[in-house]
Amino acid sequence: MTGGQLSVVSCQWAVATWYHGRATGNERGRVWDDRESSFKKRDLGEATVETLLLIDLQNDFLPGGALAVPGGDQTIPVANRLMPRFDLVVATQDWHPANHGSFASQHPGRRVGDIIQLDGLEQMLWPDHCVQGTAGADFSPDLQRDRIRAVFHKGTDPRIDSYSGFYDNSHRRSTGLAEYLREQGVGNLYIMGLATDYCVKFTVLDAVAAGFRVSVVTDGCRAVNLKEGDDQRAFEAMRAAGADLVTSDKMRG
Ligand code: VGL
Ligand code: ZN
Repeated sequence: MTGGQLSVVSCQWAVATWYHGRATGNERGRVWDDRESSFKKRDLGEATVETLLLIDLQNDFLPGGALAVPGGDQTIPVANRLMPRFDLVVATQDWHPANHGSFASQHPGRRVGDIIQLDGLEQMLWPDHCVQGTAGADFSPDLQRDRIRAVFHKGTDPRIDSYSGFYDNSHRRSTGLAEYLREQGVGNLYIMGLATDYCVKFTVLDAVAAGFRVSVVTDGCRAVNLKEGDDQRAFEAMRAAGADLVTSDKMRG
């Protein structure tokens, strides 16, 4: 740390304000952390760990899987090519109990693609997929998984879905991913995986909101595309939120 200054100010409400490193006023490094109820002002220039975050590269999202994403298998070689270039590789897994409320099978009379109210939130109904411990929930056998340092599970609560790797869809419960990435000193965060229009999109939006410098590796993503153009609209939403869109061939190394 250069010119490091660390001060902790706390009061009876246990709210702490701390400055980490040089106080350059980097607004993108200013984040509100719900879990710790603290306001942190960090200089992301001090955080240098180049990190690749792989979203849901699981069998059920690949051709032949329960919720197959068209061309989903084409993301695996991109992940394998990129992983050795990064200091840290982290992955998410969609990890549902067998009775998950996002499954059409749990709602008699409803069909895949219907939209229902689930615990007060709009929920698209999906085929049963990524059930904890099943082959469908496992990473693709072609993925070089030994390069993955940490795996975060989402969608484990039967009453609520979780498209983002950071929070459930109502932003009530954190998966611990943001806290982990901060502890690791993550600088640039590159995100890719499945599916562009659901889990990649919501993970990227939360990552930007958490103050990370985010790039989306577009050729490492594939979309469900229930409506034509959902993929392009998703990329545009990520870009508008502050993420860079990059392709793997333009990345260094
Ligand atoms: C996903 C739908 C349902 C995803 C997960 O990984 O994008 N999509 N569950
Ligand atoms: Zn799911």
